[in-house]
Amino acid sequence: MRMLGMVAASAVLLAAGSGLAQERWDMPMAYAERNFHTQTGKAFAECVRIGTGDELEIVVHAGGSLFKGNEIKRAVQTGQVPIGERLLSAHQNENPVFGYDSIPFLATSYEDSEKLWQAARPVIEQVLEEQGLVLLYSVPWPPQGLYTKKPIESASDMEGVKFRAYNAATARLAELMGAQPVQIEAAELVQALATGVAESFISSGATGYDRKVWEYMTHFYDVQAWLPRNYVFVNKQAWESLSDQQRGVFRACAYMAELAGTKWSQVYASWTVEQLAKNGMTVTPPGDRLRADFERIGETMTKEWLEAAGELGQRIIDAYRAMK
Ligand code: PCA
Repeated sequence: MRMLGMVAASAVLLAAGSGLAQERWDMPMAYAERNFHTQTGKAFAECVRIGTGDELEIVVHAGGSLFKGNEIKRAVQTGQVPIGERLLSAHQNENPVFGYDSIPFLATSYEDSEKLWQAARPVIEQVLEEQGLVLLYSVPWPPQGLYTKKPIESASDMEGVKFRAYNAATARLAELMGAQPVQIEAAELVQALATGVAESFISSGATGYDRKVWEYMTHFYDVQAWLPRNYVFVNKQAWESLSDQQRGVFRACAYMAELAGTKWSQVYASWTVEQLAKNGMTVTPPGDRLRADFERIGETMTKEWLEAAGELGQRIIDAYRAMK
């Protein structure tokens, strides 16, 4: 009996190792394989596989390989895939509240980003729910800085520069500097820099490192302007098809992923900025004039966002201020 039990147990383990899960969920993600968001997604998937006793296997597809970044939300909403990850502020065109995390200088540290997320989460959850989506977890990108091919002393040095934007806020910021915005996914960033479609952009040290941008860029101004977020979400019908127990596993794994991913983001933040310098880039804080220009632009953008996001936006800001 004991032998039989052991044989049965190893058969289960074998099944686990060979991907014989009863159900498979494809999970498109938009960023590089080695990026911490992707690694967090994989840890989440593994947690769900173990937690469901191999009933459900989530298969991560990194780098926009299954769906491009800007296709992922629609793919999940229409049920082409049950789960996915996307940059939250990319949906700012649909509803301004999604851009709550890309307001310059509102929250510039991990601590403040966490508070702002706690303030925003119920609102974001509600808006997504109305769109047939269930929010699972969210992890911040490191603070955003400016990449250029020449020294920049003030915003006016950006006049006419072709500027890669990743959401409405970065496009607006480009406009306010007199630069020319063009929307490009991180997966296509290098091609855009190589062909001259883009000459500058704002992003984290992480994305600069992931995409080895030192081959094209010379300067990284560590502005620390905001920490935009990725979020992982599920199609509501797919969510409802799960058992209570499976949903419990998803929630527990999401909780783990948010904590672990945020830690990895912090570690990756300083390490990747160091790698930019090691690979020959000039890494420096913005000078006083550039900083003052960014702050002025930030004030304009804050005002514009509050007007656009209306009552829901105000609710987020009020809840955030109450936590400070
Ligand atoms: N990297 C992503 C979004 C923010 C970031 O740091 C990008 O550049 O597309």
